[in-house]
Amino acid sequence: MNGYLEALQPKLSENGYQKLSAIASTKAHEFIAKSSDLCNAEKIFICSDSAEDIAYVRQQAIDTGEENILALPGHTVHFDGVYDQGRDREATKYLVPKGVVLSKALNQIDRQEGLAEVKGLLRDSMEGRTMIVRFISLGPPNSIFTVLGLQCTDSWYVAHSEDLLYRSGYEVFRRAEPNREFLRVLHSSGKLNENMTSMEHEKKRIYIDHMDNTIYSVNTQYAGNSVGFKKLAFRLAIRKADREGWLAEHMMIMGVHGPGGRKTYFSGAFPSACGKTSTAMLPGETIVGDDIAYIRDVGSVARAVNVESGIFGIIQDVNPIDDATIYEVLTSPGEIIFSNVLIKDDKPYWLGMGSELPKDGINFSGEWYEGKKDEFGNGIPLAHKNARYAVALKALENCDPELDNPMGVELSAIMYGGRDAKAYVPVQQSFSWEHGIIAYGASLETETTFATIGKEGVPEINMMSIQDFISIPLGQNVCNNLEFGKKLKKAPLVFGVNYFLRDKDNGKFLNAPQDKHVWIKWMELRVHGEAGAIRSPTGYLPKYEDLRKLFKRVLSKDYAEEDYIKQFTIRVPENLAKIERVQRFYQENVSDTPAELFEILDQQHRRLVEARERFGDYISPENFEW
Ligand code: SPV
Ligand code: MN
Repeated sequence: MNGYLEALQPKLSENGYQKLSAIASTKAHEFIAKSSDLCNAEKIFICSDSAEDIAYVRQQAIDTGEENILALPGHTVHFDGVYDQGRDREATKYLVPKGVVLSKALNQIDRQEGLAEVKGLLRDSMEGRTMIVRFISLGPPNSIFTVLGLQCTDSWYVAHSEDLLYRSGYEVFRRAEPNREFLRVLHSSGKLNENMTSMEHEKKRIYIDHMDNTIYSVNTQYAGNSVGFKKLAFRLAIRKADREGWLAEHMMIMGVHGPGGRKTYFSGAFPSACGKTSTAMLPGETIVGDDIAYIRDVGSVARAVNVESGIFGIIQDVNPIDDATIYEVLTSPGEIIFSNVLIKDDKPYWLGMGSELPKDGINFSGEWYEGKKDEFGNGIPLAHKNARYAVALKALENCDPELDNPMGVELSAIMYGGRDAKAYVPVQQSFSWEHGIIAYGASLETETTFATIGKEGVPEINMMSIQDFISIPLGQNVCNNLEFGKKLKKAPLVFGVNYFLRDKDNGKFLNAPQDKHVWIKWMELRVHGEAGAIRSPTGYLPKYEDLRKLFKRVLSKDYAEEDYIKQFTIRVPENLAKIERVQRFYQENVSDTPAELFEILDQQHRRLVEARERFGDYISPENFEW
């Protein structure tokens, strides 16, 4: 018995003590003991992932009032506070030791100062409460991809969510070498009000200490800030991947089904609320993951795993037409935690669900009625736009059978997609790995959305969709991506997609959400050399005839040539302006940008200018068919 175990014993049940003693890692004992001391927890519950322990966590989430039972079996609802409805960029900071410089695009604070502040806020925060300890395996257990995680939290909702979203890790910890590395998360909801939501939102802090592989999160419950293995541990994983030569990415993974029953795996990076989850779960395809992927070079082939085993998905515009697969799951019995939806008669309602919505109920603002306004006189919507559901992937009928393959799946293509109203065409293929990484990945632009707290619709660069999570120098990340593909025997094809292109004249979206399914099927044909393409200045474009056939086959839709031309017209001024924005961003913010980035952007610039000389500002794709 070590000193930490001894110190913990009085707060543990006999059984809890046995469970913890079975783990050999003194570092794990130390983290639990120090967390419990700092937060002054009354008791400690060690979750071993047994059916009994999981059932207890679930029941406690209900008994404490953090979740409430809904009408369908297995459904519960959780509310976050009014100021706690999304990831909080301002409150999330990297702790930077003296003498270390982190890109100025990243929110940061001096490490000593930050530790003193956040520990001050955590001190005694669990008085009279139980601290729950959860062990997690990020990625399938017992694989080269596995990263271990340990979370201490005083929220049963957080512990319950982790059960739906992550693979259990207690057994992995139990069998691990005593010195095995693991990521640590300490979370406390802080003071709770009568609705069981964090009260002191102005004291919300989420600090990332990569020196110690530890995350501190306090005065928040929104899962993106509190479930440490989502975006918080992701930041630590990016650093680990950088050290060890693999990639940790904000990517979905899916199996795309092609002719003759073949299946081809794609991954895709999209900023939050830009279509990543709904792409991953397209009906007729199979889903491996919707949010975070670890990618490794295994025998010169890119292989990927889903870090998670569940979905914390946005529940806005989820309806039987746009998201049939998940709509079915969300309206059937089974274990689901809804958050920040509207509840009426124990049933959940959300924006854009495709059926009639009640005029009153309970939502994140308390009792809600149509026309209700907030303290600033703004209307409060029926449900928050960033309302979410947590569900295990296994609940989806199209969950891919390779989900837990310890070797991951072989990636044949990678796509990057942002929220770009003006420039990029709906789908295009890069000329090479390097061109794709730079012109689509590193140039990914988007508008801010409701998934983070703050103003919506502000355009910004979101490099490879990890701008909010990047924890290494930005240029280094670009280099890591370039190098990763260069070393592969056959690098995945790289595609750029844009679901948000608008008509130049009337501002309307040029595509329906379902059209993405056609783009995916086209990419699949490209991977297998079964569709032609047109070489444009920004990438290879699909041919009208191929898309026409796919629209018919996939969506039973007639695809008019004039729509094709509108969607795939190369808009030279908008594309030049985009390149200039990207160049400026890297020149001003990223001192370690590799020269290759500027070269590839310059080449694209040149191709656009040359094309303009021949064909003018707006170039129909037909012009490039020479
Ligand atoms: C995202 O916002 O990218 C999410 C949800 O996937 S969160 O957990 O908030 O990161
Ligand atoms: Mn995400």
